[in-house]
Amino acid sequence: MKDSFFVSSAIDYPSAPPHAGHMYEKICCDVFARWNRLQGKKVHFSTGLDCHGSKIARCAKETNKTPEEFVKTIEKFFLQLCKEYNISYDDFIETIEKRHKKVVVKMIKNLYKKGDIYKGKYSGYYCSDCETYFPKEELNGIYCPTHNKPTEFLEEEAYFFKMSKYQNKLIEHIKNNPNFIRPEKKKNEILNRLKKPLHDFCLTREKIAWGIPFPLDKKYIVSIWTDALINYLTTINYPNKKFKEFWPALHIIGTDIVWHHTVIWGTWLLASNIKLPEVLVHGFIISPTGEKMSKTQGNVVNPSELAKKYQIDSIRYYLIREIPFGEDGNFTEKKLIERHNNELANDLGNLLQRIIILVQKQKRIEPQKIDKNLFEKLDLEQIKKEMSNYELHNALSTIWKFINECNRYINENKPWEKEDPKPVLYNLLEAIRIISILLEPYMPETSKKIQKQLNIKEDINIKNCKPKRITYKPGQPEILFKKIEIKKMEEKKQYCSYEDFQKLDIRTATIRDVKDHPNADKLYILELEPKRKIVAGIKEFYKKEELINKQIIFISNLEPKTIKGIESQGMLLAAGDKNKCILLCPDKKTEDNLKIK
Ligand code: ME8
Repeated sequence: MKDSFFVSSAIDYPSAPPHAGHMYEKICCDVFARWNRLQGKKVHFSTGLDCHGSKIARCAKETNKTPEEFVKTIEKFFLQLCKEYNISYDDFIETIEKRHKKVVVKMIKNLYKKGDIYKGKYSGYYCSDCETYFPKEELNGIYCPTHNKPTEFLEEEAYFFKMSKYQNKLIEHIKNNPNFIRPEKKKNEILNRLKKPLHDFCLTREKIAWGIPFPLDKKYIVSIWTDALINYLTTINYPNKKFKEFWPALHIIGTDIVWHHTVIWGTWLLASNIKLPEVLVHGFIISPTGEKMSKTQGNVVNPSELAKKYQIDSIRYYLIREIPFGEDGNFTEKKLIERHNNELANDLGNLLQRIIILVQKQKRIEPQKIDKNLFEKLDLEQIKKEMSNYELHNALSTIWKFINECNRYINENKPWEKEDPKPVLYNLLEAIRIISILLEPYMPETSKKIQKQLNIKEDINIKNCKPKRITYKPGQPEILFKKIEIKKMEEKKQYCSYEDFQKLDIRTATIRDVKDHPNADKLYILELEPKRKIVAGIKEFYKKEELINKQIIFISNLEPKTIKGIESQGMLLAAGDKNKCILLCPDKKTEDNLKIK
């Protein structure tokens, strides 16, 4: 087995401060990095920023800054995120660094020499939010399938990488290497898309000044994805010693960039005769309203605000335990608090506190006979298996089973009633010491705090996860996780104040025309009188002719919102759920635009 491990997160766009998706990805990578260090491996963990591209150039212009200045203003938020969340990266790479430019230039020149780069003409669509070219058939109309925003039609001379030449080799690699793309469903999605012939990959942009100059022709810059993917080689010092020691990497990324990491990057590496990495795909954090959380959608949870409200380890624990790795997950503070209170404060925190308080009465506890029955309940092999299958949530729950066994052990053995409580307490101390090691990848601060109370400083290594002979002199008991009052929060959330409600301007109107939304199957565009346009999701429930001339009730002073490309200037009122929908209408015909009181 390789004794080195290279894990990378995606490098983030510094177009705005980080959101919960960035935080989640870094925490997952951090757990893997720490878990591998715990196995005694040498680890290289890279993360960083993807600094070039048209979007960053645009954001810089809008704020009257140079792109470098703009990137620096945002960089500090990403560095702060890593610090706050205890992300133990070994390298924070930024694509504006000189070391990166060198590798990009080298890679491009090599492929040019090999005859895999040629000049041609690009004509197609470009989304500057994902900095990606799209063939027409992959768009919804002209809308980007990921960002639901109109793409830009581009026609320019460009250099191309002969991606198509490597299509069959890539398909073969995917089929022969089940670990190349995981989970399985992502692998199948990519194999499906590869049934169509691959287009060659456009390597350059012409009219954008912000990027690495294309080494074969200075009129161009290197397109952002070529530049970005190569960061994984820069950080590992390709092609030198460190690269030889650590490559191939485990790339941990979100669902929206699997194609880039498997097809574009895969063919590029095949062409460059470099081993292919493993690509592990995590799910998306969904906002409480059920949408993907992203800067572009404007529905982000701010990790820095969260860090002020909750203990970092509670957030790390909640995200890893709550979301089965690889699946999308909902982020709700209520569930975070529930897990904090039940599992962290009760199961773990109380256990530790009970033990330490009892041990304090003893001054010191020498090694005692080990109770095999207790330690048999710790299934280390199962934890290892789950971690190597990337089931972080299951591994954590297996550790928790042992924590609950310890709770049962203390309740059944009642050391406080015993004349000599030392044997029971020693076994509990050993159990909690082992727990402090096993929890370190998930909750590094908690691991330290437990050890402080045990008055030990353990080497975080799997070898130490079996009972040993130690003389314990306990430290001061401290509350690990303070319970959070859940009731008050709920009460506050459930009610909308009178003042809030009074702000709503609710009115009547008449529907004069109904059109299909060009970019969505379930939406209509309603033209109202008095003149106003509303996008409404009622197409499944009402035919057009049922709606024309109907009077409705709607909120008229909502901020206009663009829904799949069409601005909606209000919201109509309806009752129901996914399967039913009834429009709320005035009980008599009224004059249009009556205010509802
Ligand atoms: O894609 N939940 O940068 P990015 C979970 N620069 N993960 C999420 C998420 C969410 N709601 N939203 C985004 C880029 N992510 C490129 C990467 S790598 C060579 C270049 C994930 O800032 C997303 O899937 O848009 C990606 O893995 C990472 O955050 C950075 O996204």
